[in-house]
Amino acid sequence: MQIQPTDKIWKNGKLIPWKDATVHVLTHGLQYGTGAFEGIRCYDTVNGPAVFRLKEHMDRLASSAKAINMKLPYSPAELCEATKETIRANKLDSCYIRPIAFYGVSGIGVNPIGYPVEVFIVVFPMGAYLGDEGMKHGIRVHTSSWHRVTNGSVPATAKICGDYLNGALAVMEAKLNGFDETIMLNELHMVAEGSGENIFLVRDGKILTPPLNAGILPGITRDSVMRIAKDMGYEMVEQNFARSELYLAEELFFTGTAAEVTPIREVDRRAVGDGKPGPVTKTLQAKFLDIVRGKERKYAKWLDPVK
Ligand code: PPE
Repeated sequence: MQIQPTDKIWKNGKLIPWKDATVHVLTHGLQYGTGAFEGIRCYDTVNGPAVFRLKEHMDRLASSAKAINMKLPYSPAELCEATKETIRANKLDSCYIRPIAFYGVSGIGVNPIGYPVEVFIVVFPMGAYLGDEGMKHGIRVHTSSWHRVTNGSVPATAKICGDYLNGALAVMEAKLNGFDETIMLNELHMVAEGSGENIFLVRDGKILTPPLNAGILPGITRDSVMRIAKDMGYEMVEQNFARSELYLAEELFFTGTAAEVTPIREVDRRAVGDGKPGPVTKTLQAKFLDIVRGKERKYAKWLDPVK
């Protein structure tokens, strides 16, 4: 996905020009993937620009940092303020927000303890991650031959830079085979998630999503959609399911900050339901898109005004 550059990037407490936001080649986070990051969206709501669940995202950044023994030089509250300042400085009404914290340059060697920690916040416009067509008609996915990183090898619930090699391999395989996205299984052959999305399955009037110990990122959109579904009276269960259960699904959809709620219309060349986004997916997608645009007062606490 192409990025349209903006004016300013926040670096360690200061706004600097976009083109100056570079790093040294010996950055530990680049050499070994020792960083943590977030993906957040700011929406142009009925009450002006507002960031969706900003605090929860910055809290997750802090817990991802903790998982790799990294002490963030800024509190989540300071990073929330810095995010809003950066959006204002770039005069954006809606955007994607990419905070990243990583071990910087000191020496060489795998151990980063004692290395400086660098923090950047980048904001830029973003449309539908899996395309407008995908949002409307659903996407085509396959099951990856790469398993999701396991709980025994990395902190699988943290959003760590190095872990994304796993997702990159899986999504490249999907794209090279003509699919839009990938579904990864975990070490127990249960469904985990996509390369940048959590997954939901609808069957017999119930909505299922894998539990946090399935080797998934605790998605903030996942949490939002689970709460919305329960509030709407759906039976919502965190439960493992196998690859073959994907083929029994009446509906499947992905959730994520970038992907929002994206229907899946085909899995492993088999139609999901009748091959069109189903009623539960469409209802939850519409509700979610109304909520993020500030049209539902009940969920106003999820929106943090930028101005
Ligand atoms: N699983 C993974 C592996 C993941 O990367 C994301 C976010 C999610 C689930 C959904 O989490 P949440 O955004 O909190 O609902 N993926 C980001 C996109 C990755 C990319 O850089 O591209 C995102 O949606 O911002």
